Order: sequence, then C-alpha cells, then structure tokens
Amino acid sequence: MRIVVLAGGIGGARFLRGLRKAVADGTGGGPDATTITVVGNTGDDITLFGLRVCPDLDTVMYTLGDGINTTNGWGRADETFTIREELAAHGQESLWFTLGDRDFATHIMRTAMLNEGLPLSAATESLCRRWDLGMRLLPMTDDPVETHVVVDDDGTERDLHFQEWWVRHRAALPARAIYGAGAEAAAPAPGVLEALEEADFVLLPPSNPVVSVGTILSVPGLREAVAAKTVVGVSPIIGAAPVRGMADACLAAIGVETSARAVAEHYGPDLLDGWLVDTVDAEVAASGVTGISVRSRPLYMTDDDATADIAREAIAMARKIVGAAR
Ligand code: FO1
Repeated sequence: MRIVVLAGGIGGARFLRGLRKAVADGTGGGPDATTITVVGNTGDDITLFGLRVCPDLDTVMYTLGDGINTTNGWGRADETFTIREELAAHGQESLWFTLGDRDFATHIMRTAMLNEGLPLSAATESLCRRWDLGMRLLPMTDDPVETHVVVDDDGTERDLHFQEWWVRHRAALPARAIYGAGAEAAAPAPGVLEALEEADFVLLPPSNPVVSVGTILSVPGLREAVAAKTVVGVSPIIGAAPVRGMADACLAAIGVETSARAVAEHYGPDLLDGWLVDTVDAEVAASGVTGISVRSRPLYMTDDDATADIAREAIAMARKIVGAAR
C-alpha cells in the first residue's frame, strides 16, 4: 500500500507516529509492504540570524525520530539555550522565536547545504538520515514560499510573517487575510507529483487546514494531483475548537466557521472523499456532508496507540472508498 500524507506541524507529526504504528502492526498493510510519503508544509519557514528554519519539516523529523520536545510539540528534547543567551547579550532581535542549541545545529546544517546550492528537498533528505523516520519526508516545494498574515493592528493594516503573528502575537491581532508569498511561482518538489501519482490514497492529518494543508494545496498543480486520488481527512476541530494551536484564528481569517463540518465543506467534495469527526460531532456523520462520507470516532491523539486506531480507521475508510470507486 502506498500512502501520501500532507502534513503541517504538531498535529500532523503526532498523526504520523500513529500511522507508522498502524502500518507496522500489519493492520494497515496490504499484500505488499506499505510506504508512507509525507509532503511537508514549508510556508512556516523563516530566516533568522542568516539561518533557514523549517518548523514544520523539523517538527515532523524530530517527532518521528523521537528527538522532539514533547511538552511543546516543537524544538528538541534535552535542549540548552546558550546561543540564545549570547545573542540576547548582543542585543539581537527576533528572540521571540525560541531556538535551542541542538535546534541551531539543524539550521546550520540546512543553511550550509542550501548555500552549497542543494535544493531544500536534498537538504531535508540529508537531515532525515540521522533520524530514521520510517517514511520519506518531502518539502512541498524547493522554492521559497512564506505564509504572511495581513493584520489589523489598532486600525493600521500590517503585513506580518506567519511566525511573527503566530508566536510573537499569539495570533491575537485580527487577521484580515492569510497568503503564501511566492506560492504562485512555486513548483512541487522532486518526487511529490510522482508519489501522489503512485499513491493508493492520500490522508489529511489534523493539521491546520489553512496555514498547513491549505498552503501545501496552494502550490500550483498540487491540489489537482491530490484531488485526483481518494482523500480521507481527520478533523482538526473537535466541538467548536481546535484540539490545539490556533486554527480557529486562521479559519476566522478566511471566513470559515470553526467546526468539523465547516472544515470538511471548506476542503470541499472535489478534494475530500472521507472525513473522520470526533464523537462529539457525531451529528455531522448522521446528517452527512454533501459528497463526502463521514464517520465519527474518538479523535484525541492521547498516545501512539490511540492515534494508531484513528489511522487504522482512516485507512479502512480510504480502502473502502477506493474499492467502491473501482
Ligand atoms: N512556537 C512558539 O509558540 N514559540 C516559539 O518560540 C517557537 C519556536 C520554534 C522554533 C523552532 C521550531 O521548529 C518551531 C518553533 N515554534 C515555536 C513552533 C512553530 O511556530 C510552529 O510549530 C509552526 O510554525 C506552526 O505549526
């Protein structure tokens, strides 16, 4: 079985741990071995102190490689912050984005490879070798795409890098628009279209539907390539709130209600074939969403086993839809 997953940061990375467990246990396995290809969001990327930081790629890499700070869901475990303290002593700005010493090593390695002329996909492949992810992690594109947020700052309209809005302002400044700067000129990274072409189905984890999955789908050619496959998604919204993060602030910015139904309708039946909602949203499964089959089950990814159960249901749903489509 060949699965492609479009992943953002923390929620996507946690889901991938469960998916890996589900297919390793054979419950997700088909006649041949199962391969998983992750297409990672790079719209959150930011250059700080001359170093290229790729938060969503790193969160997937560290989470699958067991190097993640599990309390935050981002950055490295067992971190120290000596470099950050020294930068502060020099009066450096942008320390609102906390980078630890171990994390800095990742950004130094990546930036050195990029400066040698390697594309982001090659640098990512090289960095992943150390972490033994059990799957392939591809950036959505090798081209520069940065998510920006147009905010209303006390009546003044300002354009902020996503991370400044998300981290420095905790998404508290009302967002009027969110867009991927450079997305229109970006091309899918090598291997992405091929992986989608060969995939048996695509899974959308409970990542941020706007700034993670939405940004990946904004790369020209990707939405069409994904929509051509059977796609099953896991709702990132349970009840009227995101499980974590601030997807509600992002959804509000694009005029989408924060609900499991509204996100499914936002993705649309041209993209989404199946949708998993939590039991508190069982009415969405009962009344249905036009053109999308909906099932309800517990969706809290409390640990790898719970997440593996969610992944198994998503796989079963996708295989049923693929089978029916034949
Ligand atoms: N999130 C925060 O809320 N505060 C931080 O200081 C912060 C630093 C950081 C450093 C590296 C990294 O890979 C992620 C980091 N994040 C931080 C999380 C980041 O903003 C989010 O993971 C994504 O960009 C959104 O999914």
